[in-house]
Amino acid sequence: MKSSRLKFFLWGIVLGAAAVATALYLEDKKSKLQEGWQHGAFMEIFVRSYKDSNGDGIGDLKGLTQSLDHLKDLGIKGIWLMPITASADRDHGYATRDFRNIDPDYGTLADFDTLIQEAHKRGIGVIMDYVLNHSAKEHPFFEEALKNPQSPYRQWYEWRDEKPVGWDIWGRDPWVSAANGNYLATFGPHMPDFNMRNPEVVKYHEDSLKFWLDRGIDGFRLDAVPHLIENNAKDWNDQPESRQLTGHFTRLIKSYPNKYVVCEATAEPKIYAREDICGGAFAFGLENQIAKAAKGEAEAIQKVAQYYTQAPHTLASFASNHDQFAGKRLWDQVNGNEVQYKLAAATYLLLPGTPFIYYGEEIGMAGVKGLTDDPFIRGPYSWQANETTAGFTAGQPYRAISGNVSTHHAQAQKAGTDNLWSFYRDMLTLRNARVSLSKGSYESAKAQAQVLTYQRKAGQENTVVVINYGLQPTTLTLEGVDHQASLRALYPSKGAANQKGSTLTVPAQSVQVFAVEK
Ligand SMILES: [Ca+2]
Ligand SMILES: [Ca+2]
Repeated sequence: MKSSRLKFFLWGIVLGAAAVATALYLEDKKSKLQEGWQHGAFMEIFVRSYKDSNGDGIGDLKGLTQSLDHLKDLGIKGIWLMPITASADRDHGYATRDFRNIDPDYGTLADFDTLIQEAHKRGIGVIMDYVLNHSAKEHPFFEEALKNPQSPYRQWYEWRDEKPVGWDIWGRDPWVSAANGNYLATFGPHMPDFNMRNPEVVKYHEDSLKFWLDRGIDGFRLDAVPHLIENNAKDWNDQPESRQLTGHFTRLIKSYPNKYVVCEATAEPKIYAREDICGGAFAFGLENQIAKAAKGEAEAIQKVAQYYTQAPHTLASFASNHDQFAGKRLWDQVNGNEVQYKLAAATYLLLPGTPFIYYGEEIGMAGVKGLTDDPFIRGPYSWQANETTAGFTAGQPYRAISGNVSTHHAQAQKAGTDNLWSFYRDMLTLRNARVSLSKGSYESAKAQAQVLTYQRKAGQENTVVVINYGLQPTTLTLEGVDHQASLRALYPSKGAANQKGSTLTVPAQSVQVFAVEK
């Protein structure tokens, strides 16, 4: 072979190999989930409290992997894991000590890989909390910055020689005095803010996000994004720079196909739900109307009816979450009234927006005996009627268990009928079966006294939802439904008659769902 031909031949091999490698890389990046998976219902899971696999009393990734069928049975399409990265707090996990490793309490990276594979086999996507704004005080970068003002890591955090004055974030001074200066800590001295104007910090987060994306994570819940960048003592919340930077990270995540981002932005969720910022954001403000509506408060029913007429449908709805500022567990919000409980659940599971169920909500779990504040709502999952362990661990649970474990636990709920579990499952079955409910339009929304009615449409599919929060049955005329239309009862599947025409009799405290057929 002549040398030029040999060169040509060798180049052919190199280019061919490169093409194969690129194809394999893209194949690897390809989502294992169906397009649109992120419109199904999510479960928010605090791994520490979900299921312990090794008897140390602390929930872990293996325990969660063993519980995936349980989630699938309910109709769950996504899981949000509160932080599973190594943390210094050894509790909620938001004080990150290592952005690229699993907390030893929870297991290993291999356990994470198994969880992702097993979830995908069941058509369930997994997103995880990622904390951009701060690290733990015990993070090696901060420890370095703290002890050595000449360290390059000094520029990774917000240090000032002189203590800035006039700052007040939620009633406290966020500047913390240390031996060699003062550092900014929006969420308390144990969680110092990163200097997010430093390109090296941004690059570090980009690489950390890629680290998890390359391992197969399906997206992120981005924590506290309106706090990424502060300008001065007055202009510290939700600055334009924070929105821009959040959009930058979202674009990076979505450069991988079929990924999902949901942001925590308490003050302006509708803005953060925009495609150029997060795409998804929690519908803060709606959650505190849901239990009120369930109790029949007309003003709250009106607000619920209006909400999605003026809000992006990519918002994420919920009744409660892991933070007590968003309310107690739903059980405690309605004082154990299961009729109101179901009305609250139906309210947000059938509306537009992606529903996020807080673990335990689907079995009516109450708050933890004898605790207050956040620990009250973050108790071990009630698997069985065991007053010591709740079936959560073979050892001693790290935290006291739920106050109603003897009456409300997964084992009994799944064996029974006509209870909270079966209600949640029925709602999710409807949502999963009907594209109009998972991502259709929101039309003719109306609150008539204590009755909420609306339609969801997608293509030829038209679904009518009627929720009567009142103690009296009533008769009403459905807006936007032809007086000759046929209404086929979808829920309840038993005991509800198909209807002809737009005039409907609505039982007291009931949920009815119909398919509108011409
Ligand atoms: Ca464990
Ligand atoms: Ca910040």
